[in-house]
Amino acid sequence: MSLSSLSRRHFFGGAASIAAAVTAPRTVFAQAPAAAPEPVPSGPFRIPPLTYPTNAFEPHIDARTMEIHHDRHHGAYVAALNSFAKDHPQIAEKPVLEVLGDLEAVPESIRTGVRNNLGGHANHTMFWEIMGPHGGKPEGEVLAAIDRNLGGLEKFQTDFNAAGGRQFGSGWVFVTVTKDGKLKIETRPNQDTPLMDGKRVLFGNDVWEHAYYLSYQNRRIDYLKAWWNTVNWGKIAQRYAAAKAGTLGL
Ligand code: MN3
Repeated sequence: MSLSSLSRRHFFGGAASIAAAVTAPRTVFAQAPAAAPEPVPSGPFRIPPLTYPTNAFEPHIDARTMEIHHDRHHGAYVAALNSFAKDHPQIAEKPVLEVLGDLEAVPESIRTGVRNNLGGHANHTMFWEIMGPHGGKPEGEVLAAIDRNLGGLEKFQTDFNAAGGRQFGSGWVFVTVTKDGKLKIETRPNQDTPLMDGKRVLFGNDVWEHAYYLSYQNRRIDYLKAWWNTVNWGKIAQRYAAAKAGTLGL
């Protein structure tokens, strides 16, 4: 086959394709499925971007669950906060820890909304941060605190899973940390957080069905067990040091 016949064939093929596209009835395009528009929250509150790909935790957490959870669920909390901030800009001006630590100071008309959505924003910001691929194992001071306060790693993980499994309906299971480094397992319903009681959260797991339902359906306990494969213990060690220094944030 000569070069010129190849070129000519490509030329005619290309021209035919263009002609087909130009003369194609409009209905062909109209029938193409339109992508659902993503909510674009605008305002002072932002969703923190993930520092790992959404498929980083497969098979323990599937990519689709990560996408929906981060972009849509967390996105909805952020969008709600931005709508509150339009009329009540003070909720964005004060530090999140301060607002959550004193919900009585929030205007009553938005108090429940701030509790749910700022709680959700804080919980998920922590959640994305303390997960990561190749998360290693607890060691050093964190492991010593787990041994001292929580009966050792195996008992701690069993107790944490059981507490998450017992949380009726939606909520979270946390490990709180005091300024002198003492650890405790605590649960909260909905998007409540120990931050609302002036405590600090070392880390926690989301036991809302949206965190696991696509892969695990009603098997929450299987999700709780598998979730340990996604935990970034290096990040938790940093948070533990920050808690003892009095600088731990969300
Ligand atoms: Mn969630």
